Amino acid sequence: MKKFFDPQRQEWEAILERPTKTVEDIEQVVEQIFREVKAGGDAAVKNYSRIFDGFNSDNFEVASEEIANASAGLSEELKTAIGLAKENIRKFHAAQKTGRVTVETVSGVECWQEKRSIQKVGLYIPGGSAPLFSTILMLAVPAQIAGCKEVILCTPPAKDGSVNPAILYAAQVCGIQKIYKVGGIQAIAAMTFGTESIEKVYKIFGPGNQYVTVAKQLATKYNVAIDMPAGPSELLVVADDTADAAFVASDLLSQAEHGADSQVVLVSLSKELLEQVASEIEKQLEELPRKEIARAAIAHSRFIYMSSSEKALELIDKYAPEHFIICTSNPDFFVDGINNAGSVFIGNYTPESAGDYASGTNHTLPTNGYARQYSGVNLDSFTKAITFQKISSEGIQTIGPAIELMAEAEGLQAHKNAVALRLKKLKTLNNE
Ligand code: HSO
Ligand code: ZN
Repeated sequence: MKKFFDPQRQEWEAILERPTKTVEDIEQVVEQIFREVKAGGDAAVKNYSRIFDGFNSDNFEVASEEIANASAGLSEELKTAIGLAKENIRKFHAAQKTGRVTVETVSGVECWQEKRSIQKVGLYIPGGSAPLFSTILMLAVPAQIAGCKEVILCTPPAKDGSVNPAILYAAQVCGIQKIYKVGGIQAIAAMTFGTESIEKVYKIFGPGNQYVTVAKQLATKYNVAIDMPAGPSELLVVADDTADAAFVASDLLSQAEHGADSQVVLVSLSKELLEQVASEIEKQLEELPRKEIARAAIAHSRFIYMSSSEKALELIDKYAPEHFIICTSNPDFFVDGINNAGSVFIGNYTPESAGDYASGTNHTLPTNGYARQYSGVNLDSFTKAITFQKISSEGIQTIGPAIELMAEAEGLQAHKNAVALRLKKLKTLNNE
């Protein structure tokens, strides 16, 4: 870890810098695969599944017996835990529903706005060393509440064509209609263009490696929306003497074990606590099965001592962390003052893991500084707002002259005529 003690403002940017990846060579591969999947459909998907996943089959769809077997293979305790998490996520996201907003802006001009679901959505869940089935709950539960008509899921299979049973179980309990054993770029391309067996979708959600991230970005060029631009996961903890060093270390390590590129930052208002957390990390690290990954992330973590809460907040806001944990005696100062963060965790008994799994909030959050302008996934991510208006003859007479003048000033005569014809008609009717 790198330690800094009350760094000057001009040093902050360099200290908080995130790694920038060059994606040019990846882009060429992604574009090539997109072209092939667009032209060749299932055959191209099959070819790349064989090359990248060692899976050679014409049939990508997971059969219902596979799903039934997956459920039988999970412990009752795990299923109950998944049930609890799902219920909390459901409660929190269902509460985000917003009804129709209606305003009569002037007499006879009625305007309203209503949310309607995105009809077809595709979820992507990576495989790899830690298949994150919890992400299915975070995406499929709000999709279901929003009323998305079609929800499909792509996930890479093992060489023998198997998919992690917890992924299949979570997908099933969330009511996902179709699960495809397709991963990586070819999965994103298939959901972008549609193939003989995989339906085209309107929006793609979910995490992935660099290839998937670049593929999702390319999908947006074909009118497919994506949840958000993704980068390595991040956690920033602000702590003072009231924090428990072991708890703080465990939180930092929980983020570190995600990947060697995880971004881990401690902002400490106490020099003593900073050193205690550093030594706790060494202790706890040794016991972790994923210690090599966590150690690599901790190696580039930043431990920053700040002499005042005001300066600490300014620095944190500038960084815009994906996850922000507050373990200080003055949590409200940070809660009220923060402008840029994906999700905030308050107090010694609120680990990031709670939000990762079961408290109810969503764990799909903006990274890489995007917390400055993006929200995490929420119910609205699966809807769009439609506006409606209904204008009476009285209403058009009130706002019509303003429209005519503005259209004229913009040089748009047809726009003006659309109002003028109606006003003229109303005038003759009124004179009859
Ligand atoms: N912290 C991850 C989400 C996750 N953690 C899933 C465990 N499982 C990114 O926010
Ligand atoms: Zn996590």
